[in-house]
Amino acid sequence: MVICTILAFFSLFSKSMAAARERTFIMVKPDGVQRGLVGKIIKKFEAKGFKLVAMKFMWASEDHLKKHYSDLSARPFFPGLVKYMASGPVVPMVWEGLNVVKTGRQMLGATDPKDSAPGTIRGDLCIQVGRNIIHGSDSVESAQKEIDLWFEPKEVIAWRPAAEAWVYED
Ligand code: IDP
Ligand code: MG
Repeated sequence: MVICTILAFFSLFSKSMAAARERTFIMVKPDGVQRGLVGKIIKKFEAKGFKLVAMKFMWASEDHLKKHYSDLSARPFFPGLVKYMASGPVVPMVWEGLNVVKTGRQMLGATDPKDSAPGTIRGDLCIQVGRNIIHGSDSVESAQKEIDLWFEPKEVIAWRPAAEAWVYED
């Protein structure tokens, strides 16, 4: 009985800890970098309580971006999208936390800024769909693919923020 209770406790604990380790791939696009919005965007994710586990500053190649957006390769805007994304440096990041994929998308706002709610990153900071300043994974599966495309495993850092116990109740 005692052992069962202990096991149940640990299984609940590990479930909630596993959920809190969900990861998403977020990237400030070239227009976000050029417009000096990197800090503002990072601040929103930090202030929410999500944990930064990987980040770099790089100028991505068209080949790399074609892989990143391979699902959209048949769309008429694909060539323009690749050119835009390769037009300057970007800031790819991995953020971790409970429901971070879905919440991250909500924080970004709708793809087309004319439909993004005020208060969201796109709703507040940009105007047109072809210059919408930020990328965020749309599912846990695509997040994993994107993280693997942009980061080596050793570039994703496991660490425990001092404030963690004040962000999560268990
Ligand atoms: P998402 O970035 O919100 O996930 P997706 O549909 O995956 O939106 O499209 C990827 C990116 O392609 C968008 O963020 C935007 O930069 C660009 N895009 C999407 N639709 C259009 C369009 O109709 N015209 C120009 N660019 C577009
Ligand atoms: Mg998308």
